Amino acid sequence: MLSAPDPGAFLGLDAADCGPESKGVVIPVPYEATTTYMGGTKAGPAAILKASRQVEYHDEWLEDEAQRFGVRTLAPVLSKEDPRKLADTLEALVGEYLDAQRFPLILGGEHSISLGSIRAALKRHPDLVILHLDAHPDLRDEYEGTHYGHGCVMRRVFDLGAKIHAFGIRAISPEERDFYLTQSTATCITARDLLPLTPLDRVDRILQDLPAGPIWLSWDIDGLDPSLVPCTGTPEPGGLDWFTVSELLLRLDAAGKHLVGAELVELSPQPNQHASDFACARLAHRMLLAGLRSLERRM
Ligand SMILES: [Mn+2]
Repeated sequence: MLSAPDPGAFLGLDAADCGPESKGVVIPVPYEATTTYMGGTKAGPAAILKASRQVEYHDEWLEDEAQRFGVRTLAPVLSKEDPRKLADTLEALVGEYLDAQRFPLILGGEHSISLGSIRAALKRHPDLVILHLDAHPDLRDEYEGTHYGHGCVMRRVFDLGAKIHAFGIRAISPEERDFYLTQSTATCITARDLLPLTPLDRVDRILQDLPAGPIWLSWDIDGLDPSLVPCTGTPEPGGLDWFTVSELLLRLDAAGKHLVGAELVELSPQPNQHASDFACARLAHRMLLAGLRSLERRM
């Protein structure tokens, strides 16, 4: 049987740009264990890496490129175990790179992979804020018989003590809505809150209540509108537009926010639908670049 070809390094960078001193670290985590609707997220990281070979090095929105920092792509973190076991593995791995003053970008995989990385970041930055892009709050205490699946991940993150600032939310249970209303450290900007605003004003609205402190980007690609990325497990209509997320990454940069790490999850690639893969690769580069520039300012 033929195995899938190695997708290679992020952006197709040459070995000279991927050395151990690279400030950017891309961590593929093709994990899929608790997905409830359409599966396929385990193929997400390889599809993003493959599409990233076609991404222009120069990011025209941030007017800069990640290549100049060096970007190392690690071997995929493979696991078929319980999300809690994977969390232990990722906590140790991500912690190692945070301690070495690197910026980690994790490519999922389903959203349940967030727990370990965020735990690593939170131990080093107790006032960490999760800037959470998603169609779904993922705040259920338990879902389909597990407390650690993709529908519960932000609840577990909240339990760790991280602040959550969610935006793009548009599929929410009454319990999750009450959770946002009653917990001062979990806030939510729904898709409807953003509806009357232009993309630039949407960015202001998202940044307006963002608590001060170090930031972790936990971005589920289904936060974007499915017209941009249809290939995801639960494509909810009415999502964020490209210009808002692009401008948000630029303004986070300009606002001097301290980005600690990022993850992009829930791409579920399908044959002949490469626009989704490419949009994720493009967004992943922009997230990484914003993070690397933030790191550079602190050095
Ligand atoms: Mn989601």
